Amino acid sequence: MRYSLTYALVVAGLGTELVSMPVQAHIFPHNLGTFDGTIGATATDLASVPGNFGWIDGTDADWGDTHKLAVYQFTLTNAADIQLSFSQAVAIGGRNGLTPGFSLYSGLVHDPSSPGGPDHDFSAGSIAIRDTDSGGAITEGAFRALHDWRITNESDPATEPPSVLSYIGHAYDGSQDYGSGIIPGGDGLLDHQVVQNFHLPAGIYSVFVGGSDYASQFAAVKSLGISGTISVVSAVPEPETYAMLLTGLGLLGVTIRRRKAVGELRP
Ligand SMILES: [Ca+2]
Ligand SMILES: [Ca+2]
Repeated sequence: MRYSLTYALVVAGLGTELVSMPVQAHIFPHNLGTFDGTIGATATDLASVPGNFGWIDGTDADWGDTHKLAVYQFTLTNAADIQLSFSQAVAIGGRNGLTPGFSLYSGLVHDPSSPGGPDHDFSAGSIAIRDTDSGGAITEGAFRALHDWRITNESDPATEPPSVLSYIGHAYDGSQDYGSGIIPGGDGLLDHQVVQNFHLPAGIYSVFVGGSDYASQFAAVKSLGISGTISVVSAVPEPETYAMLLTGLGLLGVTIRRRKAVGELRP
């Protein structure tokens, strides 16, 4: 458990300071909007995270805490190739150093206006889910950067099912090796930006973004700004379109063969 030191510090007294801090917001997604596949459509929104390790903290065996991440969501009404870009936003707080990492999922978290309020890692429902999905192991939260995961709010799970995030992919700024080899998914260039393209079917999607510097979990907490952008880089035909295209080509081939056959009969 690489986190035992963190827990020891909290127990030793930092916990008092943490408790006196304002309660961290639960999951309040930044909605980037709805896209129909029109090439060039784009949207940007700013967010912030406390510290520079929230994303990578969710890549390990004891998961991570969504309070250390910012959440974006978007909707595609058609299949499309989209580009996701996250970079440090120095304008927030006047300083930065964020090395962004993100994971993309299909699915949405509860709308904060839902009866049970926004999702958070330590609701009774989320803890029950954690205990089931982790096989009883205590985790740092509900967030999993490289796997499907679930989280919920204060609603009654019998009447309001938990949010389900289905993992699609991830990327992060630079490259990181904490002693067990390079963690896959780094862009290899530490420039406080990470950009990745995805081909996605129509659907609703969530992106969890945070820092990728695991070692900075021991640094003083400071808020780091994030600029998150989605751009539609190409529209992709639906399978039915391909089917129509292939059918058309097939008919064309038949016509050509018939004309050739007719031609061969001519003297
Ligand atoms: Ca962790
Ligand atoms: Ca980079």
